Amino acid sequence: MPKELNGDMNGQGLRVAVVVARFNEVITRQLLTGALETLTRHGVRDDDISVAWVAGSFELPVVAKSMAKTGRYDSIICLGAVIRGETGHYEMVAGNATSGIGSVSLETGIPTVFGVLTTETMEQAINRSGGKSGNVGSNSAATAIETARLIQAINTG
Ligand code: INI
Repeated sequence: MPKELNGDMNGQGLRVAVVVARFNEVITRQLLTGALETLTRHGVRDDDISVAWVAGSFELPVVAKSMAKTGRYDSIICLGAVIRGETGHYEMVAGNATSGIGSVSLETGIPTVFGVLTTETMEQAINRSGGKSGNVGSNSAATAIETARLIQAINTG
């Protein structure tokens, strides 16, 4: 029987950093609310959560990397909203956030979750930040817990 490794959803004792972009704050605040509710629901203590605000999604990777390098967090959640209709440089901002956040994860070994909405319209962003299509912030928090716990399970054999 193969040994199966899983990350459970017990957040007790996990230390989590949330990096959130101020650009499109009407959306990103909802993502943050969803993330914090989910962390709390799964047992992550308030004292074990740090929230850092950055100017925009472009800045998420560098701040996430600084937080990861402290060694004080088991998981990092990056939250932002890049809306094509609102920007001429959608591809650059979204592309930097995507590849940068992926690099932080791989370079530091601290799971760094991509909770950046990339949408065509503000309406789609509203739908996915607590509207009719759920909340990407909540999903990201669940992913952060599961991945951190899976890495713990791998490390403890
Ligand atoms: N930042 C976002 O998070 N979302 C956007 O849609 C956006 N637009 O539209 O440009 C955006 N721009 C700011 C960018 O992230 C940086 O903060 C800025 O370029 C300074 O580096």
